[in-house]
Amino acid sequence: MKFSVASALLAAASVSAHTIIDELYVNGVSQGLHNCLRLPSYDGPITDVTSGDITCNGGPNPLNTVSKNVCGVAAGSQVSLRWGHTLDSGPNDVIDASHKGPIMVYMAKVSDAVNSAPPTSGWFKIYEDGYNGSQWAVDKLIANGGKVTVTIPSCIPAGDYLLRGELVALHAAGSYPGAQFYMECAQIRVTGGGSKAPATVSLPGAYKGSDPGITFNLYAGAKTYTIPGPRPFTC
Ligand SMILES: *[C@@H]1O[C@H](CO)[C@@H](O)[C@H](O)[C@H]1NC(C)=O
Ligand SMILES: [Cu+2]
Repeated sequence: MKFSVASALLAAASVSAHTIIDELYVNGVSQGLHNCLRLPSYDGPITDVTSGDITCNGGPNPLNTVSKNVCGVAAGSQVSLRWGHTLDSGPNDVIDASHKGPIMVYMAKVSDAVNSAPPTSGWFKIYEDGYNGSQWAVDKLIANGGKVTVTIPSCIPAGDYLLRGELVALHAAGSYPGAQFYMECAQIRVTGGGSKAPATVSLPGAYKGSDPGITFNLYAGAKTYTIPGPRPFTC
């Protein structure tokens, strides 16, 4: 059996360059490393958009670090998700710069943020960032130490939610499966709020392998990019 240096380097790069959400902030205050998060044991991707693992991870990345806590968040306040290369990465170890792609954040109402199974239906997007012609969301994430900050909509009903952060790495997305989906769900309890009911999608369901943002040649020099899924809900 031949074993080339090139394939050895590729294998090393593919295992060393993943990412995982490891910390939640509410209005800039850390909720503690791994707290209020449903975390897999491993920072690898999901690649099958029809799999149940696309909802809140699992499958090849067993969810064996699931917090017993729910973090309180007032509607209208700011929540930051911090991506790190591994479960315990330092601030400057976010993700390999090869892993360019969009970042999205979704929410779904659940009866009990700690104990409810991840729902397939009921997801609404609250944030997305793709490519502006010179920088990808992932480039900005690396420059920002792994943090993305989103506003919890002020008009949604109070109660328990799963908050799902998702990063899609497109370095191998020229054919499907190839795009690498990195997602984790946070357990939050929204206080205040209102009574607006956002339009929702299913996960799995909202994505198809043929979506232009999922089968995408990162190296073709495109100046635009179509982010997968629905457009974000606004109050
Ligand atoms: C893209 O975003 C970056 C970072 O915010 C900014 O510096 C750059 O000017 C933007 N480029 C374009 C073409 O808008
Ligand atoms: Cu990777």
